[in-house]
Amino acid sequence: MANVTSTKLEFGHRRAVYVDIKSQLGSFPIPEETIRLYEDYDMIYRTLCGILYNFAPKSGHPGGSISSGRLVASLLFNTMDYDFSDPESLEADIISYAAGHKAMGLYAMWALRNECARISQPDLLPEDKFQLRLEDLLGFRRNPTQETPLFARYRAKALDGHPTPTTPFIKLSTGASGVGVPASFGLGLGAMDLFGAKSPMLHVVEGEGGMTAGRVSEALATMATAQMWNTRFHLDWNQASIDSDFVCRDGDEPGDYVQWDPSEFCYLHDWNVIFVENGHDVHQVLAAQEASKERFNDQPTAIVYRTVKGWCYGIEGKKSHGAGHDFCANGSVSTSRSSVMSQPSPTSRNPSGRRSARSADCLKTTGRSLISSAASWQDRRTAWPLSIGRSGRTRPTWE
Ligand SMILES: Cc1ncc(C[n+]2csc(CCOP(=O)(O)OP(=O)(O)O)c2C)c(N)n1
Ligand SMILES: [Mg+2]
Repeated sequence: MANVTSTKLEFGHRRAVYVDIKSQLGSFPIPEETIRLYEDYDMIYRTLCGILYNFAPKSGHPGGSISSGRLVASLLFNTMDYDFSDPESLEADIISYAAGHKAMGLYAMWALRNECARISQPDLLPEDKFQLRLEDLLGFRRNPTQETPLFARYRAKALDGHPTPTTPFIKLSTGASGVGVPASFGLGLGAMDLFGAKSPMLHVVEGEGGMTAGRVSEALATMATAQMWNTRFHLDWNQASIDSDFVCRDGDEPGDYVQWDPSEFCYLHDWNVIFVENGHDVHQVLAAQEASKERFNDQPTAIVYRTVKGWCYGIEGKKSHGAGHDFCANGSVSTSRSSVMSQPSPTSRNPSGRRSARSADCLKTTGRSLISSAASWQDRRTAWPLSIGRSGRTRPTWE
């Protein structure tokens, strides 16, 4: 540029605010025991995802299901206000997986939650048809005509490859990229229309790849302009899609799909943004969701969690999108021996300068761990942070 001087273009005035939760952690002291329980729960959840991949067999999306585990567990056990016994309740907070391909995760999470309730507070359970039981996971990617003996013996529910309202707590079908976000936001508009100032909250789960479709931009603009304060957009930013490990621009590195990062994109549209530098750090995740309960203003709020696709699964990034380990294969057994504690932050850079989608071997997800952890739940009944109730708002478990 010989004859012109460039200047920096800043965002103009926004009503929205931006918060980096890492700088606010001191305001959210969370007991170690609570954090450990969420970590144990996530280990079992990841194991279930690994097993489900082999049920169909070798079908489903382990990578994005696993990377969203901690943010969804925190939603279900701490943040959302709903009646576990009444999945049909209109007053309840809503969760919608715009990222419909994470269905394997959704089913594993719902079944695990059901199991927690069965072990610790069975009177919470609604009638069978409203439960998603562990046994129902036998129906993953099956249809009702399935004739295998266990499917028949346990009367397993057929669970579609993408979520549908036949699954308890699910309000709409999702799957095609770009469709889930606007359709899910419609649930927020409906809730606001029906309940006004007393609207339940809408929680939408999406990945950065799913955000790149044009209609997502229109939907974000609409929600901010209409000041839909009841909406929370949970972004599992693992930076990997089906065919790229560098979807968005990240720092100085251009993206393969788009040149924004999810925080900028949401803030551009006048959404409040809470950035979670490590979406696998339970403290950061719980703190961010706790902070999001405050109504900063009338704008909707996005929580952007930096994660690793296939975290602790032994296969990472785009390779874990729709592929995984064979059942009991060498890869799965060897990676299961290392510890989750060696996991670096998702934002740490690799030598090439690009943020790494790789990590140390850290899989701790063996069937043996699953069984022993499940058994130890029995002893932990009183300590388990299961704050789902029959009515009333869920309370932070560290209060
Ligand atoms: C219209 C459309 N095109 C292609 C696909 C195939 N597809 C499934 S998931 C996905 C990308 C998902 O990436 P991301 O949103 O980042 O999810 P995550 O990394 O969390 O799995 C694509 C392209 C689709 N579901 N819909
Ligand atoms: Mg992704």
